[in-house]
Amino acid sequence: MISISVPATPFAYPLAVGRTALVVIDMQRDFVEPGGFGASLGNDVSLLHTAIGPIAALLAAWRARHWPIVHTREAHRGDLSDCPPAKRLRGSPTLRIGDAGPMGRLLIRGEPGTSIIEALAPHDGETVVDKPGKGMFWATGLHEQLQGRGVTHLVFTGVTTEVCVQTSMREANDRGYDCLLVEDATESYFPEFKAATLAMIAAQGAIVGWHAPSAALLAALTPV
Ligand code: C5J
Repeated sequence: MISISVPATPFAYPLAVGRTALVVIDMQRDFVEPGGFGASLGNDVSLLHTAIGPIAALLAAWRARHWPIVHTREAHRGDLSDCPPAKRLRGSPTLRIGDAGPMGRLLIRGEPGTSIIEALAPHDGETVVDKPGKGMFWATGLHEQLQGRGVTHLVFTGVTTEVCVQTSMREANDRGYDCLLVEDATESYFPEFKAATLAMIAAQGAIVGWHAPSAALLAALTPV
């Protein structure tokens, strides 16, 4: 396996060439645009927008190298059979998962709100996963797909840092993937939660994984 050493915290990340998938978590309208699930919970969605440019740059780098790309969407079946009542009953009492909002039914597959934002729209051949949980491996079959493609390393981007991104990264770590979280390609509605997540994943000798800015990652890649 050929690997590239990426300057990272707490030490260099060994990116496996061709075996490292770029993961873009939940860059869907429901979290990033007004009128969606994120806004229904009282959040300022504009706080997430700074991640869009760095994610686009990473997507371009992965596409140029024909390396694997995974996009996720937090989305439930229309009949809510994959949405536990305990999940649905939390959040805004006036606009719950499955209720009709300005962008269609909230967090429901196929509704306008669950589509990935235009700037980061998946290309043909890229994996798109609808996940009913916060983590990308729960009830998705994604681990088997990645194993089938020989993926051993995951580079994480997307929103929100401490919820779906961190949950997915922890699930991935437990399944044996080496994981890097890209600092400026992830965002939270709560800057302090983002900072805490970065600190805790890399603590104790990269107990969950590494983090690095996108510039360090992009600079380390061999030109194509
Ligand atoms: C949340 C997510 N925050 N994609 N989902 O509920 O992080």
